[in-house]
Amino acid sequence: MKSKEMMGLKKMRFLLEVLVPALLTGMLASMAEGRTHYYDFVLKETNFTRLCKSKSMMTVNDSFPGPVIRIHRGDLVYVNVHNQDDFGVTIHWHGVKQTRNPWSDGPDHITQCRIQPGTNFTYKVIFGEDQEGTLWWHAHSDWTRASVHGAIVILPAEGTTYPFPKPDGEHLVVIGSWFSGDLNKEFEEFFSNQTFESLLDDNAFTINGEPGDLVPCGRETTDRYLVDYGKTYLLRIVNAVVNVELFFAISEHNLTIVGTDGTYTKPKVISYIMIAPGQTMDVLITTNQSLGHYYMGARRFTTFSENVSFDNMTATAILQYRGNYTPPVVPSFPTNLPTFHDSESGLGFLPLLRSLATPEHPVNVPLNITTRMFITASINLINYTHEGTEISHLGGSLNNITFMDPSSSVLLAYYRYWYPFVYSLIFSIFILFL
Ligand SMILES: *[C@@H]1O[C@H](CO)[C@@H](O)[C@H](O)[C@H]1NC(C)=O
Ligand SMILES: *[C@@H]1O[C@H](CO)[C@@H](O)[C@H](O)[C@H]1NC(C)=O
Ligand SMILES: *[C@@H]1O[C@H](CO)[C@@H](O)[C@H](O)[C@H]1NC(C)=O
Ligand SMILES: *[C@@H]1O[C@H](CO)[C@@H](O)[C@H](O)[C@H]1NC(C)=O
Ligand SMILES: *[C@@H]1O[C@H](CO)[C@@H](O)[C@H](O)[C@H]1NC(C)=O
Ligand SMILES: *[C@@H]1O[C@H](CO)[C@@H](O)[C@H](O)[C@H]1NC(C)=O
Ligand SMILES: *[C@@H]1O[C@H](CO)[C@@H](O)[C@H](O)[C@H]1NC(C)=O
Ligand SMILES: *[C@@H]1O[C@H](CO)[C@@H](O)[C@H](O)[C@H]1NC(C)=O
Ligand SMILES: *[C@@H]1O[C@H](CO)[C@@H](O)[C@H](O)[C@H]1NC(C)=O
Ligand SMILES: *[C@@H]1O[C@H](CO)[C@@H](O)[C@H](O)[C@H]1NC(C)=O
Ligand SMILES: *[C@@H]1O[C@H](CO)[C@@H](O)[C@H](O)[C@H]1NC(C)=O
Ligand SMILES: [Cu+2]
Repeated sequence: MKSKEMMGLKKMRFLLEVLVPALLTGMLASMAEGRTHYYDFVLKETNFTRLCKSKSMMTVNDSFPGPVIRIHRGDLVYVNVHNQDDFGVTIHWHGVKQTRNPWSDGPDHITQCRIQPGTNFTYKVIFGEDQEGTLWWHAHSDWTRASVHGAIVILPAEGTTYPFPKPDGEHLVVIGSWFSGDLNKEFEEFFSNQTFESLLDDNAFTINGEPGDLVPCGRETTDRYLVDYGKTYLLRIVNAVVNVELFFAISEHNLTIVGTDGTYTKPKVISYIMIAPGQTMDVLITTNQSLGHYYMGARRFTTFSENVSFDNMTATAILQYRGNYTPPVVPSFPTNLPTFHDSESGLGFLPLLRSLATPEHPVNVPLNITTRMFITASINLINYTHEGTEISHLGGSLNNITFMDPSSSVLLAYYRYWYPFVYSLIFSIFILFL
């Protein structure tokens, strides 16, 4: 009886999974004529020296930040990840819509198992039809994303252009965390100690892998972006730090925000940005100031009490004009960069952004709102009893519901068609039609 049911389900799933997508893909293929790109990522340990200290950490192809994926809108990407490290990981394609393709999106133990040391796994990365601008990728296992991440650049589709004058050049600004210790070990301690006092902190922030002039041993390798006078450049800024909101500004240059998270915005001129972890921002700058060297700076925005100590170092890079002039001894510092506790600048920033919403870049949101939901996200001590023992555990929750590890593998249940017996009835029906 049961096996008959399973056969029925299998046939149904064949129809739904193979035939319907094949028809849909055929239809989509006739709409968009993108190219297909193949990348190889090699995960391995590499030695780096920052803040005068050396350490070994996991990277892709020995680089921090890792390689850039650079495509046009409508293109398809395959990435074969070869794990030559001794730690299993997955890779997540942050912000990529991956429509009907969650099995290739990386959250480990949820949609896939870790890529074990010595093996490889090929990801198919499907961008949304409307995605254009900057996104990023990062490892999604424990805290490996601190050192395993890189930018994704989505240029306008072939034959189309930006919704602003084509920039004369562009530069990636990937802002990362630097931890002098082993982040995975330190987090383990943090979760076993369960005290906020033991919460570890970044030792510095980096711009394109370099903490810059203002930290010990930073000066020689500071990231520099060479520009010509009188031009317009596109900066693609990625906040790849582990858990911290950042302010970013450039001395004596305003920023015109034109996009965020792979979507265009209405142009907004401002002297600084506040960027959340995981977020990207595309900004234009006009290089019309006196020939010279100008610091770009990134520092933390925090709502912690003044009494809590935190990484208060400012990561710097240099915007350097080409031409004949005597270079300054010290580049000028961005006085427009807000300070750590400037809540007005920090909280006031995001509400300034608006979608571009033009016929070429529409925003199709439902306008008829029929249900309003109140959703509370929080992190609290969650208390429960397990086998007679009272346990108090730090955990996240949505409307007071927290994630508990299921007692059977949800992945196996999906792949072996056990889901009617593992998931709830409603969810099983939902999966059947997925
Ligand atoms: C990474 O390194 C491998 C092996 O050296 C190379 O084949 C591959 O092209 C590199 N990938 C990127 C994105 O640079
Ligand atoms: C990294 O540094 C450690 C300690 O200094 C050293 O033992 C190891 O051989 C280095 N690894 C590489 C790949 O250079
Ligand atoms: C990648 O893994 C497959 C098995 O999944 C194996 O057949 C193939 O040889 C591996 N390729 C490389 C380059 O290691
Ligand atoms: C956490 O507790 C361990 C002992 O269980 C101790 O060695 C370690 O120093 C503590 N870590 C922090 C960050 O407090
Ligand atoms: C930046 O924008 C402000 C407000 O629009 C303006 O007052 C200021 O002169 C601009 N600064 C530069 C360097 O262009
Ligand atoms: C520099 O360019 C900005 C943006 O186009 C403009 O607002 C500003 O007035 C210019 N400043 C100078 C000194 O030309
Ligand atoms: C911060 O520390 C000062 C001096 O120790 C103390 O007076 C103040 O109450 C503390 N503030 C908070 C919010 O804990
Ligand atoms: C940064 O933090 C250190 C250590 O907590 C402190 O001594 C220093 O005064 C702080 N600097 C600033 C600019 O807040
Ligand atoms: C909005 O949706 C509701 C429920 O579907 C419908 O009854 C109502 O007519 C809609 N209103 C408009 C203005 O479309
Ligand atoms: C959970 O336990 C902690 C420590 O025992 C306590 O402070 C907290 O109020 C409890 N939370 C709830 C929701 O009961
Ligand atoms: C949250 O859930 C706990 C445990 O189920 C319950 O005791 C508590 O009343 C709930 N709190 C709210 C605000 O619903
Ligand atoms: Cu992410």
